[in-house]
Amino acid sequence: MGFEEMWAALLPVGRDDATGGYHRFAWTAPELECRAWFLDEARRRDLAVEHDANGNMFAWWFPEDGTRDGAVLTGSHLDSVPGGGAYDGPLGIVSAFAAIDGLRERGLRPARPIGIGAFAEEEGARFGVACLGSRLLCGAIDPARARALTDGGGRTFAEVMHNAGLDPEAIGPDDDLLGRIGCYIELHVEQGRALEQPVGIAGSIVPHGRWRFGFTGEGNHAGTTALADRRDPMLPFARMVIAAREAAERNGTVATVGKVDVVPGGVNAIASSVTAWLDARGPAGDAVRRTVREIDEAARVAARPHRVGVDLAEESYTESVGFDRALRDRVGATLGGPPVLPTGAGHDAGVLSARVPAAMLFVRNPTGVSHAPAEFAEPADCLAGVEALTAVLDDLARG
Ligand code: HGY
Ligand code: MN
Ligand code: MN
Repeated sequence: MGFEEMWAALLPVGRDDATGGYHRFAWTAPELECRAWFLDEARRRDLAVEHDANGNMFAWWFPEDGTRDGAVLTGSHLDSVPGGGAYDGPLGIVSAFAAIDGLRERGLRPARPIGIGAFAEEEGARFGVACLGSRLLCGAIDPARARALTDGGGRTFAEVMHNAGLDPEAIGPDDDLLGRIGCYIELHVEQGRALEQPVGIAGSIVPHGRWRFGFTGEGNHAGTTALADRRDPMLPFARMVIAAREAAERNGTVATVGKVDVVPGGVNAIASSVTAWLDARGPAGDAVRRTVREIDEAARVAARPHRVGVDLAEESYTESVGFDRALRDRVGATLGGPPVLPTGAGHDAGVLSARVPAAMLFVRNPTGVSHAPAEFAEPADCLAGVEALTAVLDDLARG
C-alpha cells in the first residue's frame, strides 16, 4: 500500500463526520483501530513488531546480519486531541511506512535497524500528561504517578493498561530499548504557518507546560441563594481565564484554558467546584513560569471575596528542547538546507532527545491550523515529506 492508500485507510478512523475532528484517545476503540492498522502495515512489510511495557509499539526492519544496535528510529503517534486534525501524529507514521517502501525500492540493505515507533498518549488527551508513552520509556515520569493518572471517567492508567493486556507494574524506563536506538527522526505536520517550503527541520521546542487549577466553592440553588451568600467558583475561574491572556501578553508567552470541568454542571445550580486546565508556553522558561504565577495570583485575589478555595497543580512541564546539532546538520545537508524553525508544539522527539540524538522534519501546513479539523497538508507536500524522510533514513541507515 502506498502513501495515498494508507492515508485513505486511516482517514475515517475516529473522525466525527459532523465536525471533521478526530477523537482517537489512548486505548479507546478508534485508537485501538489505529493500532491494529499499524500492526497490519508492519506485518504487510515483514517488519518485526515490538511492544514495550508502556504501550508504545515498534516495527523493525533488521539488517541481514542480525545487528540490533544503532537503530535509526522514526515514527510519531496515533492518538489525537479532542476534535483534532488528521495529520498531527499519523502523518509521521504513514510517511514512515512509505519511506521504508521507498528504501526497499532503492534496493537498500540497511547496515543498522530501521524502526517505526508509535508512541502512546502523546497528546495526553485521556490521562492529562503529554507524551506519556515516551516519558515512561525515557524515565521522564514516575511510573507510580502514571499508574494513578485518571481519565474523565475516573479510570486509572493502570486499569486501562491492564484491560489492554499490559502489566501496569511493568511500566517505566526501558534502557535496553533506548540503548538500541542510535537516533530518532520524527516527521510531523507543521503546526503553525512559519514553513513556506514543503519540508523544514525543527530547531528547538519552546518550554511548555500544563497546570490544573481547582476552584472550590459551595453548591447551591441558582434562584433562592442571595448574592451575599454565594461562594461561586465560576467567578474566580472566569477571572483566571482572562488573566491567562493578559499575563501572556505581558510576558511574551502564550496561554489558554481549553478544558474546564464544572461540578455539578446544572443550569439552575451554583457550581460547587470548577477544575480548569491551563496550557502555557513561550520562548523562555522563566517567562512561562512568571505567566503562571501571575495567573495564579489573579485567581486567588478574585477568589477571596467569594470565599472560594484555589489550588494549583503542575501536570507536566518541559524545558526548552534543542535538538542534536550534529544530527540536525546532517539531516539538513541530506535535504539541501531546508528551513530550520522552532516550534511551540511538544513532541515525542522532544522527550526522546534527552536520551538519544533526535531531529524532526516538518511538512508544510498551509492553513497553519492544528489541533482542529482545519489542520492540513497538501498531498504533494506529504509526498515531499516522504521523499525527505526516505533520503534521511537512507543516509543514516546505509552505514
Ligand atoms: O500539545 C502539543 O504541543 C503537542 O501537539 N502534543
Ligand atoms: Mn498535537
Ligand atoms: Mn503531534
